[in-house]
Amino acid sequence: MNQIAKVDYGPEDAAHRAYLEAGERLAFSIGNRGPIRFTDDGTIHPEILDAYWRCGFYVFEGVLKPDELADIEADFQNIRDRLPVERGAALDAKGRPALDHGLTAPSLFWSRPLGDPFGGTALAGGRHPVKMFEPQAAADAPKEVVYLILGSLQFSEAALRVYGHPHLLAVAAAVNGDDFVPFNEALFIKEPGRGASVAWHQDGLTHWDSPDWDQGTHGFNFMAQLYGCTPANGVWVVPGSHKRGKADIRKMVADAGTERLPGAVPIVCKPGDVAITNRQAVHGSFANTSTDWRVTVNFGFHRRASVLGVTGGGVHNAAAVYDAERIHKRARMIGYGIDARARRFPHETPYAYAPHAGETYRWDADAKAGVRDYNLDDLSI
Ligand SMILES: O=C(O)CCC(=O)C(=O)O
Repeated sequence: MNQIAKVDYGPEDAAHRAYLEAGERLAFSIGNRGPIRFTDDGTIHPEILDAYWRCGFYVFEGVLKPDELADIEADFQNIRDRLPVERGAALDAKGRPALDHGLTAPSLFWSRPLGDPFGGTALAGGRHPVKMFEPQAAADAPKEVVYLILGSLQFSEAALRVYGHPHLLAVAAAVNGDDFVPFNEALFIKEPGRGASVAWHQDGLTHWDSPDWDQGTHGFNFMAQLYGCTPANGVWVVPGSHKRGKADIRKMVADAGTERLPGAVPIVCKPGDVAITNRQAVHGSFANTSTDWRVTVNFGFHRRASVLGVTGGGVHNAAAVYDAERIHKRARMIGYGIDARARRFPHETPYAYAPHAGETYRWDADAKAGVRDYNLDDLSI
């Protein structure tokens, strides 16, 4: 890993540090963390679900073991190696076709080091209304860094195997029903001293005014941590905000007089912990002025009923009506993830995904060739 010159939060540094410390204390006091636990009949323990629905997020401790983390790290380093030398470049630093070469779907997102590319803009449906403070990066920092990679399962088999994790998929079924369906997958990369902010936002775009709207309508994201995450580089959540409908984030920040929203709590993880975060929760992350890397293997799931027959939000790909055929096609990634995982971790009992009953998915050469640009079919609501 590269050596990064030390940076800080500039004029905000003292206030920011105090906020991080207070947030960390809060994070360990609200009772929403621990290993994935099952009841005797094999269902996810109701205490976990209660805490998730109360807070809008939960930290599953120790889900990914060192061998799996080593696989993810190797893939991550390979991905970094294969990034284009700069935005739009065709080649990587070794002169090879870059990671995103020839792809149609959006894959690589760039930012100025410690910048906030979405906050206060109309991008992504204008859902990040307030720009975060952008600290000054070190003089030797590159012009831009990649902080987000979409369609990540086509770039990393290790991430695909996490996607097929039997206990995480059991959680997905407990939260969204046995017929849960994909949303999208991403890698969030927060380089020390360079990683961009993700301004406060709620993810959902489609159902806020629906008469059937409830606390789970827009699904959730799993956030698996390769190196862990801290208050300085991790995602922060306003607990309970997923239940209260569309938030007026501009007003929340104005009322607080600062982007350091009162009552927000950081997701704090060790390597191998996996958070689940409700997409309706107000959440965001600050520019990473710390010396710690954060790499999140991020993947989301929806209720089938939230997606079927719905016109997608048009944020992650072209707006379209999500019919049963599209959902089925997109859900092949679950079948591939389960099979890829079974090959690498044969001692585990693979997850049986109910919508695939009677079907067989093999993670073989044909499947690998067929997943290029698979995220053109993301189910983005
Ligand atoms: O990882 C981050 O910093 C932001 C994640 C996020 O906003 C999301 O998954 O919706």
